[in-house]
Amino acid sequence: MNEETARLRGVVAAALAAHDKPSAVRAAVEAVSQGRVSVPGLYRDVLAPVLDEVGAEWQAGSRRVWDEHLASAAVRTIVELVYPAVLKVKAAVAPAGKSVLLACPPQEAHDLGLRMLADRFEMAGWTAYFLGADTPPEELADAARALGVDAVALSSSTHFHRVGLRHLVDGLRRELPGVSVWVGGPAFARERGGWSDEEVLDVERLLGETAAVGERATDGEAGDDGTAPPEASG
Ligand code: B12
Repeated sequence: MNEETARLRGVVAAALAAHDKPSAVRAAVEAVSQGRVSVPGLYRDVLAPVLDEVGAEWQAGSRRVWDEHLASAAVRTIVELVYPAVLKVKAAVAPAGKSVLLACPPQEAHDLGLRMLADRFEMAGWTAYFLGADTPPEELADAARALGVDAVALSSSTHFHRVGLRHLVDGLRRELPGVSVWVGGPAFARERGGWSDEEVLDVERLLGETAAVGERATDGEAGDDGTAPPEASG
């Protein structure tokens, strides 16, 4: 994370703590539109850690539920407002010729992370169709068929949704032969018991070099930690 990104993180966190949505949104959107911070950098190093902190404070009892809702609503506004920057990167990379449908399974409300992931697919040249939270299984299968997607990516944050998700994934596999069905999100962060490596998507490996190019195209931030872009998975 470079200095500018670290500074932005402090500004956004302070604005959200003060319930000052306009300041948080202005700071984040201007940083991206002026090329000071890339969209992946904004998501990974600013918005995700700020939301993490909000969640930890809620869990510790120092933040109320409405306060968490307020913060995540402001973050959603930021994500939607930087979409033109996502499209700019997409226009500069070679089309991947692939499409992905992104959705949360039934009863799963956490769709912000998946929304950010949809942008990462776009920036890697994919066509991304984002359905959002709490999607009925039959609608998912219907959408996948109607849109002719190559893959379905499902996100789960809450551990208690993993059993339902197992049934959902097995059902989609039966109904959608030839379509990859992937899962991911915080529910899989600590352990993957019962899930194969092909199911729990490693998005860095999948998007590989293309994603890193998208990051550089925005502001030259990629590689500022001295690392090479991740290898493409082929
Ligand atoms: C914002 C938030 C909410 C918002 C959601 C807003 C929205 N529309 O998304 C609201 C207020 C609705 C909410 C509700 C609840 N929440 Co909540 N929430 C959070 C919070 C603070 C941030 C989540 C977030 O957006 N993170 C930022 C994003 C960018 O990160 P991410 O989701 O991890 O996604 C990234 C990666 O995981 C990955 N990824 C995500 N999906 C996928 C999918 C694939 C295929 C791949 C490859 C990658 C991938 O890509 C993303 C970008 O890098 C977390 C705290 C935390 N530590 O995460 C709690 C948290 C997730 N919530 C929690 C809980 C308990 C709840 C509630 C049950 C609370 C309640 N009692 O009402 C409800 C559940 C509602 C439901 N039925 O689902 C717990 C979950 C505990 C658990 N593991 O089971 C957490 C961890 C808080 C905590 N510390 O306990 N929440």
